Amino acid sequence: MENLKAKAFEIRENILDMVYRAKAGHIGGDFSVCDILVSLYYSHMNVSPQDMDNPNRDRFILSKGHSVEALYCVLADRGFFPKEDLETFSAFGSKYIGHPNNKVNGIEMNSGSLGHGLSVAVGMAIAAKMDNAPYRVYTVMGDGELAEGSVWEGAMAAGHYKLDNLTAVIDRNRLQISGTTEEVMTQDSQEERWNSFGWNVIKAKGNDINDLDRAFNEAKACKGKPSIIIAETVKGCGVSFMENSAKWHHKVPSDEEYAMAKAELKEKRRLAYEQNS
Ligand SMILES: Cc1ncc(C[n+]2csc(CCOP(=O)(O)OP(=O)(O)O)c2C)c(N)n1
Ligand SMILES: [Mg+2]
Repeated sequence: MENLKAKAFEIRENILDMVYRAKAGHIGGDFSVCDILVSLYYSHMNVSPQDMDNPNRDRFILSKGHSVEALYCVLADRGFFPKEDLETFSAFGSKYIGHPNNKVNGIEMNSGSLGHGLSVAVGMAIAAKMDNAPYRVYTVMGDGELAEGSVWEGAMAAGHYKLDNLTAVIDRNRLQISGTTEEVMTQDSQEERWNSFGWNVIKAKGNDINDLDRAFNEAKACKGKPSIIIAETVKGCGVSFMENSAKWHHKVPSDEEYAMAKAELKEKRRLAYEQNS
């Protein structure tokens, strides 16, 4: 099997290059969600670049759409479009804009206005049930995003309709745009909250590929309930001076910061290869 831990560091390097080149992007949330996307696109989801018209493909919605750089880098690496396209990110006229849009091969839903992904994912999962279709639906939300009321309408409907073909993930990095989630809108008792809406709650280490693997398998095996994976992550994960710092939510690295970040990610990628060989 491919070394996905090393792959996640390679993807982080690509994200760093993209954000540095474009002078725009949400690097903190990209780095926290990176392993989740790698686990989904390399191990768990039944999707392929040539098969996006297949009605039985699994569906993915990046509800925390501001982390699109991470999604673009994963999709490019999986061959959904040429890697060179990433060089046009955020340039005038490019379709690779700062939030997901479905002009890009592999992207199912335009997102970026927080709070909508879960409800749309619920609709897709209900459609699969009505059609007796085998596909699964996945969505990733930010923890700050949970302050949106529409999330809880989706949560309620998913429990009501017992959507066991739906897996939602919370990127629980404990930060949002302007500070900690606890300062902005308290996030305690997430387990009890989702439980009470009829969900199967799974806790996971969200920057650990092996633990994510376990969590996605548990979600697939659960019958009669939708699953929520509360993935404990670190915002900025992988670059020590970006980790757990709200200012890296939407900050562009300086030349010096870029060089330091690149060196750290390269070294971590090398170590990940070594540990696995
Ligand atoms: C409806 C809506 N309100 C506000 C914003 C602005 N905004 C963009 S990112 C963000 C913080 C999101 O925090 P979180 O969901 O925790 O994401 P992460 O920490 O993973 O980056 C906000 C408030 C938005 N995109 N949509
Ligand atoms: Mg967050």
